Formats: sequence, C-alpha cells, structure tokens
Amino acid sequence: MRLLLVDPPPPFDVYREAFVAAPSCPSLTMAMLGGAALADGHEVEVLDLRLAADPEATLRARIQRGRPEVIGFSAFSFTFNPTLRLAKLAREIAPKATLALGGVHAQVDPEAVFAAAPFDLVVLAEGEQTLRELLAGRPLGKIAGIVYRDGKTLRRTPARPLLANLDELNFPAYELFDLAQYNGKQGLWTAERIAMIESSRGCPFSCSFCSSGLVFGKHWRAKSPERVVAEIGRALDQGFEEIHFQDDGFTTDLDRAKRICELILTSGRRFRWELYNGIRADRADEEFLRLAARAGCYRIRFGVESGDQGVLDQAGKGLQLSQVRRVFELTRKYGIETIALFMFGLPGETPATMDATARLACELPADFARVSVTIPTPGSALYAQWESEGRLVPASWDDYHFHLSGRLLFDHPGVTAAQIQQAYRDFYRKFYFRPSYVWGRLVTGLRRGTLWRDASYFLTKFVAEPLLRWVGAT
Ligand code: B12
Ligand code: SF4
Repeated sequence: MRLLLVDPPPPFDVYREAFVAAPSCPSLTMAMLGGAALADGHEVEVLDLRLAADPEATLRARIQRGRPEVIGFSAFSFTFNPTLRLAKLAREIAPKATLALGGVHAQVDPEAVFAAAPFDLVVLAEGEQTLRELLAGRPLGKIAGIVYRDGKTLRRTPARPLLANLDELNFPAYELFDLAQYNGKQGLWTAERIAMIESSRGCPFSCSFCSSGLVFGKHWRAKSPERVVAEIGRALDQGFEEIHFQDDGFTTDLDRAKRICELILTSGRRFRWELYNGIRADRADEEFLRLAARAGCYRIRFGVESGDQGVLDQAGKGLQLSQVRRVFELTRKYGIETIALFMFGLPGETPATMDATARLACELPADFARVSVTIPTPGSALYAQWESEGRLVPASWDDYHFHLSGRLLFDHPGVTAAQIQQAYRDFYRKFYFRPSYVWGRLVTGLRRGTLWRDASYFLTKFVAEPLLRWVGAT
C-alpha cells in the first residue's frame, strides 16, 4: 500500500511570543509509524508540514504526485484545527483514500472527530500494530483499538492491549526524512541533527495537569538497555549528532537507566544526549548522575512545577521541595546542565505562591529556568475538575499551548490573568537578569565552552526577538 503520514503545522508560531526556542527535528511519532509500515514492505512518505511555507499547496502537490491509498494524520489539541482543515482538503483531492487520525487529542472524544472532518477512522492509544493491520487490508471491524465510520454509524472496536515488550517495535525510520531540512541548532541546542528516541512508554504517576497516560497508559513499559543503545547507534550512523530522550520516565527504573549509561560507555560511541522531556526530581540518584555525565548526558530538565509545597501537593505531584533542591545540587556536581520547568496557574496558586516559585527558581543552582501557563489539557484530571466546576473559558484548540500569558483558558479562583502575565514577565526578569546569574553563566560558559552559545541565545531571546516584535507591532 502507499501510505502518506502527515505532520500538521501549528496554527501559528507558538514560540515567537515565548522565551523558548522552537525545536526543529524529525517527528518521532512519524518515524515510529513509518518504521512499522516499512517493515511490512509498504511505500511510505512522511510530509512534515511544520516546514512548509504553504501547507495546503504542499499537501495537494504531494497527494497528486504520490497518490497515497492511506493518509495518516497525527494531532495534539493545539494542532487539531489545522489537521481538520488539511483532512478536508485531502478528502477533496483523494476521495478514495482512507483517512486516519491518531495522536493525543483524538483520544479524548474520538466520536466527535467524525462530525468535524471526513476521517474514516480514529486510532486509539498505541498505533504501530493498528497501522500495520490497516495497511494489510484487514476489515476495519476486525482491527482492535479504533473508532470507524460504517456508513452513517460510528463503531468502536475492542481496546487494543498495550504492547508488552517494547523491543518488538521497529526502529524509528528516520531514513524517511530529508535531514538537511532540519536544523536543531537554535536556542540552547548544541547540534544541528538531533534524533528523538523513546526508551520507555507510560508513566505510573498521577499529576493532575498531565494527560500523558491517554496514549501509553499508566503502566510503565521499557525497552531493554541493549535495544536502546542499538537504536542510538543506528541514529548516529544515519547522521544524527545528538540524542534527545522523549520518554515520560527514562529513570522510572533507575537500574535500567544506569545500565543504559554503562552500555553507552562500553559501546565506545561518544555523543551528547539530553533528557529532553524531563525527569522527576525523585527519580535520579548520585550514581545515575555520575554515570550519565560520563556517558555524554549534558542536560537534564526537571519538572519542578511550583515553589510552593501546597500547590505541588494539590497537583498530586508527589514531590518534596527538599528533593528538588537536592537533585539540582547533585546534577550540578557532575557538570550536567539543568533546566528547571515551572507552571503558573495550578489549583492553589496565589500571587504569593507565584513569588515563591520565582524565588525557588533563583535559589536553585539551575542553568536555565522556564515557566509556562497551565493549560487544562483535555483528558487530565485538572481538565475534568475545572470543567465540572464550570471554570473552563470557551476557547479555540489553537489556544491550547503552554505559552499563553495574556489570556487564561480557565477562571482561576486565586489569580487573575493580569497577575499571571505580570508574574510570568517578572519570573524571566528575576531569573535571567540577576547579576549573580549573569556572572555565573560567564564563568560556566568559559569552563564548559558554552559561552558563545549562551551569548547568542540571550541576544536572540532578550534583544533581537523583542526588537523584531516591536518593529512588527509598529
Ligand atoms: C516529543 C514531543 C514534542 C516535540 C515534537 C512533537 C512532534 N511533532 O514530533 C516538540 C518539542 C516539538 C513538542 C512541541 C509541543 N508539544 Co509536545 N510532546 C512531545 C512528547 C514529549 C512526546 C511525543 C512523542 O513523540 N511520543 C512518542 C510517539 C511514538 O508517540 P505518539 O506521538 O503518542 O504516537 C503514538 C500514538 O499516539 C499513535 N499515533 C499518533 N499519531 C498517529 C497517526 C496515525 C495515522 C496512527 C495510525 C497512529 C498514531 O501511534 C504512535 C505510536 O504508538 C509528548 C508527551 C508524551 N508522552 O506523549 C508531548 C505532548 C504531545 N506535547 C504537548 C504539547 C502541548 C506541545 C506544545 C503545544 C507545547 C507548546 N509549545 O506550547 C508544542 C506544540 C508543537 C507544535 N506542533 O507546534 C502535549 C499535548 C497535549 C494535548 N492534548 O495536546 C503532550 C502530550 C505533553 C503533555 N503531557 O502535555 N512536543
Ligand atoms: S507530569 Fe510527568 S510524572 Fe507527572 S504524570 Fe505526567 S509524565 Fe508522569
């Protein structure tokens, strides 16, 4: 079969207004699905419309040229509207093709998707095996884990059990991408070609604001260390220079994480890697950090969320601030860069707790810090809570990104949008413009050889981009 996998563009440039860099590397989602389809001998193309100047025209041309029989889209909430528009266009150009939708947003209310766009099926949870069965021509009614159109009726097939042994997955098919189109060396990244790798799926924790269990569930499953290192080796052979782990729980089993580091060391391959999706502050110990540093880990993000213990507890984070302080000290000890990630607007938030968050950020020996405004992610406990309390503000899915500061997606009992916006600006000013921080970065930059990278990051974020925005606005 001829398969076209489409990565939709965001509705607008979400990163422009925020002090964060827009990542640019091939999608792991598309690479995993592509790998599954290639293994069965199908013809696969990936179309990354995040890179297209005119997504509609690009999609049209690609469908006309490749005549795909199956077109698969993947959507977050934020990219749901562009996906619907593109699916309608795809249907016009290829009336006979099977249109499938997967990804996190489709899980929340799959039936509702069919009213909005002419999809033939929505894929629930993990998608590799479902896609293989679809491409093999299995009747839709016999494919587990989908909702599909049967004439005018919508039918849901039995849930597909999650894959027990992740080593059975095919390797991500990064050969489907034109790597020359990707340049991750922007912002704080240190290489141009960056491969996303997942070493595990699922997360056993229950943070109220998180919806990550929607796709991969709460049961943590992991690839073997040998498989993870083999996957990395293949990515390096394909020309990637750096590895970013996208798991929710790289260190859920610390012994496995240490073994991965040991295998990297004995493999003799030297490369830099980052725990990009972050790890929990209570899931790292000294031995892991020491091994990780030796094995090339140069940066770890930690989801701290708040500087107020009460807010953390209400969010069900299950983390103590003392654990946060300790892990930052330890990570620094081994020379690994840290990014502390925070949120504003969780339940229990007040102006005082936002101050406490900014204070904690400044007290931690973190190399960088970021704050995002809470979005009530569909499928999370927080979304359900605020929906039942009538606190959700009517909004477009286009607004479901983390960098919204001028307007809130919820009516918060303790803070106003203006207070959050002020606290957001103050946070960045307080953290990045401290004399001790600036001095510390200079020294660290000289010691680690990152001075030029840091200087260009700060010049871009705090001088060039605000200036361009100001020019654009006048
Ligand atoms: C990597 C990642 C990114 C990367 C890359 C995204 C990409 N396009 O590749 C970057 C850093 C760019 C990114 C950015 C954002 N992200 Co992000 N990201 C993730 C992360 C950590 C992992 C996703 C991943 O690669 N998983 C591995 C793959 C294999 O799994 P998967 O994508 O779920 O796909 C599987 C199934 O869903 C299914 N499937 C999916 N699509 C399809 C399609 C078909 C046809 C089929 C058959 C099956 C299928 O099969 C796949 C294989 O099993 C998730 C968290 C998570 N744990 O999922 C957040 C996550 C998806 N991101 C999220 C958000 C909010 C964002 C941003 C909007 C944040 C922001 N800046 O404000 C941006 C917007 C991006 C944009 N397009 O502009 C949220 C989405 C919540 C929601 N309801 O929308 C998540 C869930 C994080 C969270 N817990 O809140 N993200
Ligand atoms: S925020 Fe992290 S630890 Fe908490 S449930 Fe989500 S993935 Fe798990």
